[in-house]
Order: sequence, then structure tokens, then C-alpha cells
Amino acid sequence: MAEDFKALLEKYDKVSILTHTTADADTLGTGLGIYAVLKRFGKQVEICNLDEKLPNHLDFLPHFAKIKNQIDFDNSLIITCDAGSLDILGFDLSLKKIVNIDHHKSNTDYGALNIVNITCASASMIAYDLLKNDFEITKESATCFYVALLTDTQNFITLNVNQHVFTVASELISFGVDLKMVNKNLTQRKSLSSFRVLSETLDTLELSVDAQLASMMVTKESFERTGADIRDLVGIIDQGMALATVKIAILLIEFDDKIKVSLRSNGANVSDLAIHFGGGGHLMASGFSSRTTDLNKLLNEIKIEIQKRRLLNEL
Ligand SMILES: [Mn+2]
Repeated sequence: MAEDFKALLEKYDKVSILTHTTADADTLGTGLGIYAVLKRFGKQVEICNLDEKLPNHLDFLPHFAKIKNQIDFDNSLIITCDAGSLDILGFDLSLKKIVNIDHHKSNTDYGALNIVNITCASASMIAYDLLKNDFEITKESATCFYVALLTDTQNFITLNVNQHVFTVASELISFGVDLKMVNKNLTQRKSLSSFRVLSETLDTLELSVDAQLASMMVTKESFERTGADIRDLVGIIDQGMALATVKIAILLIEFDDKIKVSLRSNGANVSDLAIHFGGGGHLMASGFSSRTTDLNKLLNEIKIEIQKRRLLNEL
């Protein structure tokens, strides 16, 4: 893979690094890490994202301010980060040569080169493995890859964490990552609106199927009352999974024109469940968007599909 990547990179002077919408620390950290590496290597590099608002608390990542919302290069090599499908990037990439760096189970192998490994806990692990032998890894790029890994594993506690994760983390730290600075930025920069929306959303918690299924909702009114936006919802669904009896958690988020759904499980295949509704993701963490505007109707449809697929223990 690394050889194929190098050969492809040699053919291009310019590289456009793309990160997915509803950006998280993995897509941005992976993208910014690759950005730092390739810039140092002498390529012309740009990094792009189509979100209206990026997660501000990640502005400590090197080159964060360089992220822009359009592709300016013609004839550049495209590198996509942590994106299971083209639609979540939002850019028109027809006729473009794409390197697809990802770890989602639902990845559609849309690239000319698909560097997809679903056993990796973050896309940044894959990027680091790809680059470490042929390119110079600096403190800057290591910081980006490390933050992506730390965040995508929820501080090293997701079920895909293994010894390899800690080996990579340790190697990255050896490049001089400032752990105090990273930890402070990741733990002490919450917005007040994120607390308020967490509180309101926990109040909507409903347990069903012998308390194996947890569901919560964020309504448009709740966004208005709390001043929160989608960036403030990170981690809320995991509160549902934290309950002892819960095997699947669902979070429905209401917008004017759609409902976004996040799914989590402790083993059941919610990736295929999300694909069924037009989305995708990981085996135990996935999501989709629906044009339906009725929260309860959609929740019911999901519950029926969970039952059909026997994703929970039979009563
Ligand atoms: Mn990821």
C-alpha cells in the first residue's frame, strides 16, 4: 500500500486533503497530520471541509486555521480522511484520482487507491502506518494523529482498543506531543450549551425491550432553548450505552429538513442497520440521515428493523 501511495503521489504536485462533514477529531486530525507531512515533503497541499462551523475546541491542532471550504487546486490528487462514502464529503469529485484512507466497515471503496482497514481504531492510525517509513513524522503531524486516535477511542476505552493502539499512541508521543496541552484542550473547553443540551436530552431517555434499547431525542426546540448546535452533541449517545442493561442506543436529532440518527451497540451489527436506512459506519457505531420529519415514526421504524434483524436478546 505504501508503495502504491508513493507512486501515485509522485505523479502530482498538488494534493487536496478532504475531511468529512459533521467533522470530528479523527477526520480533522488525520487530514491535518497528512497536511503537515506532505507540506514538509514539498508538495503543494490544501485541506478542505464543507461544514459551516468546525469544532472550535480543536483549533489547537497545527494548521487548523488552514482548513477552507472549497477545493482551489485543479488537477490535484485527492486524499479523503475517515469518510466511508463520497456523499459525506459533499464535494464533486468526478474525474478526480482519490486515495481513500478510512476505517469504517461500510466503506464503499470509492477511491483509485483504497487504504481501508476496519480493524484500526482511527483513520489516523492508518495514515500514520502509511507514512511513517517513507516520510518525516514531526511533532506537528504526530499531535494531529494522536488527538484523532485519542478521540476516536473515547480516550482508549472503545471495544476496538488493543495493544496495537497503545503501540501507535506511544510511538506518536515519542515525537514530542505535548500531552498536557492536548489533554487540557480536550477536557476543559466544553460549551455551556453542550451541558444544557445534555441535560435536556437525558430527560428524553426511554428504555424498551427489557431495558436493552435506549433512545433519546434532540428536538429543534431543544436546540433553540439551549443555544446548542450539532457540535455540542458529541458523546451524548454514549450516555445511553453506559447503562448496565443497554445493548443498543439510539439518538435522534431533529433539523428543519431532516432527522439525523446515531446508533451505538456493544456488539450488535448497527453498521448494517444504518446501511439499511441509507447511512453507514462501524460495526458498533454508525448513523444515517432521514428525510422523515416525524421523530416517533422514525424511531418506531428503527425499532421494528432491530427486531427483524434480531439484534437484541429475545424475550
Ligand atoms: Mn474515525
